[in-house]
Amino acid sequence: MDPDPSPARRRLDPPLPAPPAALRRGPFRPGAFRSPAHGPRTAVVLGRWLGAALLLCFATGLVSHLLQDPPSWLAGRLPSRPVNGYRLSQGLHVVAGLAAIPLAGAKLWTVYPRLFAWPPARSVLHLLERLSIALLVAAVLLELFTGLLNTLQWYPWPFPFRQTHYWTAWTAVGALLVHLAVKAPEIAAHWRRTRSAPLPAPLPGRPTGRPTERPTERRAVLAATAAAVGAVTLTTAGQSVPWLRSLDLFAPRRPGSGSGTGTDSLPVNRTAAQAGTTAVPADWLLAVDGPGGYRIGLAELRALPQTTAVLPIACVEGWSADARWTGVRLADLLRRAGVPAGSTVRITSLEADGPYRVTEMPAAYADDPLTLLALALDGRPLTPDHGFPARVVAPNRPGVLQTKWVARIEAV
Ligand SMILES: Nc1nc2c(c(=O)[nH]1)N[C@H]1C(S)=C(S)[C@@H](COP(=O)(O)O)O[C@H]1N2
Ligand SMILES: [Mo]
Repeated sequence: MDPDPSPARRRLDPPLPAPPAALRRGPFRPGAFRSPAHGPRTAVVLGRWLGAALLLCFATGLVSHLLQDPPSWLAGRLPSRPVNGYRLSQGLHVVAGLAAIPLAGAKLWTVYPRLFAWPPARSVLHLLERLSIALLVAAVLLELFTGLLNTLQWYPWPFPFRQTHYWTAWTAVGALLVHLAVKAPEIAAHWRRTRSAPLPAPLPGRPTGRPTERPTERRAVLAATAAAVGAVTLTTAGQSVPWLRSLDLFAPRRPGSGSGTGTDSLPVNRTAAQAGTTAVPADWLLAVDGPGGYRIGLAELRALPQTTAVLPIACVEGWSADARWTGVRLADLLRRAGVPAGSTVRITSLEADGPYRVTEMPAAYADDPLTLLALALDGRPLTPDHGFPARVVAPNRPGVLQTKWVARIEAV
């Protein structure tokens, strides 16, 4: 692995006893893994890439979690701008998570020979270190697996996705910090070596400067990993990045191509049929509750002053797309019912049940002039799948909170 370990390294990794003779074959054979691609330099470089992707996932995951389910101290401080804030954050979450899959594969391939180190544990501390890595690997793999399947809306497990994904993320980050602390000397040694590597002396009669290195297996592994990350990113990022739409081969949703289950180019997660809202009664009335509460039908809503706004649906499952919405400002409806500005609002769907039937909307969103009770999408009346007769759209909100088939609006 490392031809000339520094004295510090030698102290950390003293020469190991050989495994018992009966075990000394296959991967336990001395010198079974000679490739420099299994060495610490590759591990550190891949670790840096993977760590960056995972930390980006963690930060954007926290944003998503807090926007969807804010603790009470935060709910009143969430901003309704920038309009595309959540879209950007969740797009990065899914892009980084997908990129982390080949990175994690490469990193595990690089370090798997350590599974056959002998003895399995040199000390209690070493045993704890190895257990923390086992926890880290398990948590990261569980995160990547559940996250990937969530983009496919496929939940073949008995546990709730969101809570599991959230708490496993904290587990992974904790184990990652322990791992980084344990590996700090090795990481520092890598940096020292990279920075102080002397330039080889120029050959006589050749131009001076750094000669081109012979490509090593190490660099081949890094290049192949980078290519895999690039390919995964380019063929899936189109689900949230409009100018990559045409390359979007593998993402499950394709906004803009008309391949959603909806009648137009905005994908649909839960259809009207699934929600049981296909047959909205002709005498549907929206209830707006407040000191001067009232009920109002579709024709009257259409007769009120209309606002048009381009706002994205940014689904937590990874896809996002802009659409042009037309409808009545939510704030106008609330003021008409005597609900003062600054009120938190509860929105209830016609849907009989479902996790997104009821939404609480903090005042910053409810009072935003771009927040609409939308009646039309891209200039046409809403279709049942997009929330006919009326749905909510607000800026900088996760898609799950953009309630469709609205029945009631009230202050809480
Ligand atoms: N009542 C209700 N509203 C809902 C949902 C739902 O299941 N029920 N799904 C939400 C989700 S997850 C998303 S991403 C958006 C999708 O909007 P669209 O189907 O118009 O594209 O609607 C949201 N509104
Ligand atoms: Mo969604």
